[in-house]
Amino acid sequence: MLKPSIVKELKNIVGPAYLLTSPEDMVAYSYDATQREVLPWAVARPVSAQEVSEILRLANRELFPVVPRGAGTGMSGGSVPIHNGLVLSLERMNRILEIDDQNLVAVVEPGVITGNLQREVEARGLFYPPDPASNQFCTIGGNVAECAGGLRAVKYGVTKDYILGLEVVLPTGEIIRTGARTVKSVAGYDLTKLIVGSEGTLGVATTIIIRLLPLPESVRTISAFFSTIEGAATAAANIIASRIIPRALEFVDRHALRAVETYLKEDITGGAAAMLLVEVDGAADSTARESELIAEIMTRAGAPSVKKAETEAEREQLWKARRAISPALYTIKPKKVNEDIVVPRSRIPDILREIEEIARRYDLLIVNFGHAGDGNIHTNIMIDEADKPKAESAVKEIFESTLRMGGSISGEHGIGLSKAAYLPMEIGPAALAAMRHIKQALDPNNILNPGKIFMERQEVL
Ligand code: 2HG
Ligand code: ZN
Repeated sequence: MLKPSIVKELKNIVGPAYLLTSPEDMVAYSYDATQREVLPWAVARPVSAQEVSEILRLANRELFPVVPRGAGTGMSGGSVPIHNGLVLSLERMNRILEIDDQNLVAVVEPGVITGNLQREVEARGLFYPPDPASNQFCTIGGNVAECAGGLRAVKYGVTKDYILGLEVVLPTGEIIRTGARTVKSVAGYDLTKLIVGSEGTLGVATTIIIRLLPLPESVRTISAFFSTIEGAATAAANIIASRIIPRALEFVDRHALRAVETYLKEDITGGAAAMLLVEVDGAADSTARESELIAEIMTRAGAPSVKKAETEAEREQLWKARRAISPALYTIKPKKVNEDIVVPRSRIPDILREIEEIARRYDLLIVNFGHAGDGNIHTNIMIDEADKPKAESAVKEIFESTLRMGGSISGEHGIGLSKAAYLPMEIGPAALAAMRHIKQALDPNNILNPGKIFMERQEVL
């Protein structure tokens, strides 16, 4: 519990209305998309970097943990307050401060919903490419903390590729600026890149400078169902081999297809074993040519019918179904162990085969879907409570296979709580020690989001 004197000081900082302590509010800020739940002692909703700074200075004086939080859509437990303490919700800092058409830059606060930023810039003929599946709910601050990837990484990269600079409150309360509003800047270490993806452990981003692109002239979306998973994997590989870089190349297996049908109460797939969803963008004549070629490749790989979205409504319908997969999986089992391994994309058929073999050996239902274009597969082990130990062993084997193929245990969801025990498998002791040193140097009292990334204790599921 926080001492009454601390609660009083926090109320003085953010204003009494923005310091929450009721049991209902604590429940509302206790979880993220991993289904882990730990109640905080209190929730502060600051409105400025200055308030964030004062809160962190107080935390260092009184030694209580502070856990930053965007919209709580994270998939690795980064915003779950495992040591209770104070949740620092950035949701009130939700202004788009500037869209600079001249320099193709936007300046925003962390609580802006990513989908709102996308819409606002698109209305001006500009484009913010990173597109997490949860774009209608997640915040740009959370995306920065986790270096969110999403649906368009295959062509456009991930959040870190679009962050030019930040205003950051360090764990000890100092406010710093990193990067610049320019395309180039090499003044000192790249602290922007260090903070992006640091999962809320090294600082709290309070202003975010974003690089924008011109909005592509045309977008075409093509989908196809396959009667075998190999057919879909072959088509995906052949699309890339044909030197087309689509802006999205998504793959969905049959379990995920059935789950979405149950969830949306629609028969979309006619019982197919796999689906590919591909989108190209660019000049109109080039997207017309590329979508024709993609359709041919899909047909040659065995897709009985290939569908090109003709209207914006049809396109949206396809993406709605794709974005719904993650929540839809709960129609299969009450729990999912959610992984987001990434392998060199040519190894996708190999990793899918190995996962299938692991699933058979452990008698587990494993669902695979995701970003085939960039090698990032969402491997979800669907379990009941009793399956947890089996699932843990299966996860370890999946990670071993992934690393053997030259991949990474997390493409976009982060380490957080759920993969902390496995991080040493990938990066080794010296890199882990270097990361710990950085954390310790910036956060000597271990105030900011403690227990994440470096957790000693094995807590896997
Ligand atoms: C997606 O791509 C998200 O839909 C969530 O990254 C993935 O639930 C998942 O496994
Ligand atoms: Zn994803």
